[in-house]
Amino acid sequence: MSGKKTINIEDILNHPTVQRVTDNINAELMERRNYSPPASDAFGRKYTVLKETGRYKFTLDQEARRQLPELIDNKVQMIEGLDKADQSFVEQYVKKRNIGIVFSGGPAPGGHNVIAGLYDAAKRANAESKIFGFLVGPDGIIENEAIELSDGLVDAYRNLGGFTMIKTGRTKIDTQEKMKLSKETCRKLNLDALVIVGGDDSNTNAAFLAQAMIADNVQVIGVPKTIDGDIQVRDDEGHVLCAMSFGFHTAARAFAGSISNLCTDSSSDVKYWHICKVMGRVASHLALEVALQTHANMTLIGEDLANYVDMNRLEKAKQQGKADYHAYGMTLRHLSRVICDGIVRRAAVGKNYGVIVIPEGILEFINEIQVFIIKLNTIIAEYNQTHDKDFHSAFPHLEDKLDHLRRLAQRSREDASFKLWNTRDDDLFNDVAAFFQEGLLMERDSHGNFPFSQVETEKVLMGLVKDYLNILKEEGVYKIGILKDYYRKTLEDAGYDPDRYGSVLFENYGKAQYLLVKPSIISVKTLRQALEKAEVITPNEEIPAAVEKIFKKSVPSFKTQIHFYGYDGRGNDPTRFDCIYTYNLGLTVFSLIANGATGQMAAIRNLEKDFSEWEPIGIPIAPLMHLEERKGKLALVLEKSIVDVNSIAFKVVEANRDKWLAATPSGDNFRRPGPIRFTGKSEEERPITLELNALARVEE
Ligand code: FBP
Repeated sequence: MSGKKTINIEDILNHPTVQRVTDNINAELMERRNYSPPASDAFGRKYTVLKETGRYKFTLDQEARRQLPELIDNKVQMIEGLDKADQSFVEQYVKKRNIGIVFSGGPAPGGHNVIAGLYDAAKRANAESKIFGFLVGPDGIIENEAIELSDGLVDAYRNLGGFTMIKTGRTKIDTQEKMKLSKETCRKLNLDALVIVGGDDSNTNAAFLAQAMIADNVQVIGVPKTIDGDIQVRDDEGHVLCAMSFGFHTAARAFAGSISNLCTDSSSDVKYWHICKVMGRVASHLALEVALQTHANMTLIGEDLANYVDMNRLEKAKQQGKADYHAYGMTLRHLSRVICDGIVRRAAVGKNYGVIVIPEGILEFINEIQVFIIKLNTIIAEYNQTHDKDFHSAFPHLEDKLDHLRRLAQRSREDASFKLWNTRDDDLFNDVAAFFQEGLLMERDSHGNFPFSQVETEKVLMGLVKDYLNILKEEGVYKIGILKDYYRKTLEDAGYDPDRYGSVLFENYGKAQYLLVKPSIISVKTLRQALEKAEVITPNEEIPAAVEKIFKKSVPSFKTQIHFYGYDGRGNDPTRFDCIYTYNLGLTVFSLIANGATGQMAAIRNLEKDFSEWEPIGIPIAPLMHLEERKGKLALVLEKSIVDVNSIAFKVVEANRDKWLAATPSGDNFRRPGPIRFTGKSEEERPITLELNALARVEE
């Protein structure tokens, strides 16, 4: 008889332990839901009031004045607490309001807390006020798809990641028809205010909506959201008004946690190079923060590559009395050489493994690719504007698209004034691998953004790296250094004199801890030739097995593992920093609304300081606008903030490049940021980039 009980699955499923461990609700979730982020001092008072300040100056764009006449003179507003106020202020502040909120663009951890902050403040001012959540992004406004938020719904998502409560989408309200429908929705819901939680493009859209809805008495407020960290606002004198969008800290910590684990793994099994592409669109802020958090061996920063000047080329051209315009900016080929250099240097000290971080938008900073991206953006946008069918439906397959490009090249040959796509562009594009051509031709989003996340940048780059490493291997340059003591032991154990073979085998024998096989020895055949020439073996003699073993150990094989860090980090539950930041942004939004503001973006100043010093403010969006080429046309937009190569954060990473590459006999210099914990001491308080860059803060 077997001693085992018969299992009745019904009983098992009803067992309290099974019920507990398989429940969706766990202790971590409850802890998050029950956490109340502290509110800034001003919000502890009964009311808040806006104090306009002219302290911050912006250079105003004339086109922005023309298109946003009623918003362009908006000022920065400081939010202050108030315990008592006169009757008319109180009536206005606590009046029953209907407020709509929408998420726009990619999810960013903390979004639910923006809603929670707004909801709590609005209900506290007047329990009858209603908050509507538009579903699945701006389409929800256009199509009037909204839900009224309740205590239960808001409480279920407090301090939780994602935008699950009302979802998000990337539609832009950019036509008269969409604007008309949006206005109708606001009228139907009797909205007093509309809140747009989004990135630079969505906040741009918020300003246009604000202008268009002034006559309808609908206030529009923006909130700076994006994991990319590319919404940063400074005034003309460099005063920081918004140092960082929400979600950046969490995403960076999530990416850093995973990449740090790869650093640990690769330095344990010492056989892989891990290639980590990280999100961030054009800007490399996330890659920079990951570098600071993990000290990965190599981190490429797109903005740094654009600044590159090839001094050797310049010098050579100077000697020939010529100018070399190709010396400016890095090419894909050159970049692959830089990566190979790091790989070869580490291999020389026995480290044929490591971790490389590549920002997803790096191609934007590579000369030849940037030209393609810009030209193709324009071609696609122009096609969409002038034809009934959009570019991608008209040319569904790669071959159709390439045919269209060929026709454009033909046109340039017939009409000298047509410069958009010429024969040279076409020839160069035809040299690009098909998968990469497809990537570069992919559908742009409604804001005209290039879909970096879908392009296999790392595949393109690592293809070139692998090719060049093979050349370096054949040239005998890419070799794995052999530890001196290991060499001695191996030969002595086999009964050979290490010194007799050492000077024949290695180029630095007796001079270094890691021995490098001579470049001329690249195969067993060339090894034999070298040994015979030095007369340590005769033509009839076998190569000693121990010597051959050492040689074989010096021959590298380059093995990679490719990873993409993006959607995972974007869906992470927010760090405590992002929980508090976003809750206070929500409270700020309500203050701006209750005080009649419109066309303003909610923000918190002093994020790098202790929480008690945080200052909620409203930033006028219109004065931040400038003209940029979008979809082949000049458009008013908020400027994307990319990594400043003169910033302290970048300088620190740059100064540590060699240290973190660790191409020395001693160990690696990895840093373990640890997991994101909602409570407890081990969590990073705030982004390292934020702390470092604040050291250069312009004092007021
Ligand atoms: P937002 O700019 O909308 O915040 O999106 C950020 C982001 O995560 C980028 O880093 C990334 O390129 C993009 O979204 C990917 O999203 P999608 O798959 O929708 O293009």
